[in-house]
Amino acid sequence: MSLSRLNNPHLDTMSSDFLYHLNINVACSQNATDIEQQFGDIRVICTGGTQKRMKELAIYLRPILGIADNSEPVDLCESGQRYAVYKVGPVLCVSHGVGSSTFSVVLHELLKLVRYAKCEDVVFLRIGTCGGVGVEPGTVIVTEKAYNGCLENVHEFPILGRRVRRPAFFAQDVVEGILGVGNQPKDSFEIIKANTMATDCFYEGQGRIDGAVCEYSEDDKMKFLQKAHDLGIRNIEMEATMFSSLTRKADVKAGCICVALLNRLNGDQVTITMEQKHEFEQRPFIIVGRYITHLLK
Ligand code: R2B
Ligand code: URA
Repeated sequence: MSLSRLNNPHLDTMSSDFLYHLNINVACSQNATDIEQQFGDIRVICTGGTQKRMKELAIYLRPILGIADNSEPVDLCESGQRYAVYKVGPVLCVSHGVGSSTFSVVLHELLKLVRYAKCEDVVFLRIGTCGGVGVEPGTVIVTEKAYNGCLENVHEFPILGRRVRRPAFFAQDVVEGILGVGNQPKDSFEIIKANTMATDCFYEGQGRIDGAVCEYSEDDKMKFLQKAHDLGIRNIEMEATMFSSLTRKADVKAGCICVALLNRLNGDQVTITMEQKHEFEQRPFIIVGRYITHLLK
């Protein structure tokens, strides 16, 4: 069993810490006992783009976790007005918005929360949607290495005026653990492990030609997507580089499980119906449910 230590010596000198976007005030000096009581049992933190999906995940996980409760899940951080947080036994389901910038804000605060609450062996998961690269819509992809929009296997962003590059990959035991329990012959969909490209822009950054601005040709786009495919990239989303690198720096295990809404080799528009999208979005739920059951055994 190991506690989440993180990687910031300044935290040890703070007498209180206001997790501003979650609207949680931690009194570090009093040994954070109230935070420990409320969140100390957390073992898995599931994150995903929207509040609605995270609420649905919380409801989905109840019977799996043996929790008999038909009430409406309560958003514990509603007062923060930014991110929704639902607690189901030892699992938190948290919305993160679109892209690394919104996700990194809540991820820093969640990482600190698990440290203050003295949670043991916490695993962070992202349950998301993505564009597939050469895979059927509906395929579930578990990320191994994450590439940025320049097709480099790093997360790069400015700190103190310098561009910092951090390794971006997920722990092999988490990837194999998810695949090991997630992959079942009875399923009507495929689950694969592959590399993921994470971009800062849904349109130009992902090589779409249907954004408000586009200064390249369809041919340029296809060459870029082919280059990505050659690197073993089978899906494109907007968070995996930041998510893998920040959790790695904080020394916390993480995994990223996304369902492809389309195959980008066939087009740019997401044309599936909302009903189909909803059915596709249940697929990572099934995989995550199995993985959580395995983790908590
Ligand atoms: C996938 O879907 C969102 C964009 O539509 C983004 O959060 C992502 O990574
Ligand atoms: N999310 C993305 O980031 N890209 C897609 O193509 C679909 C979902």
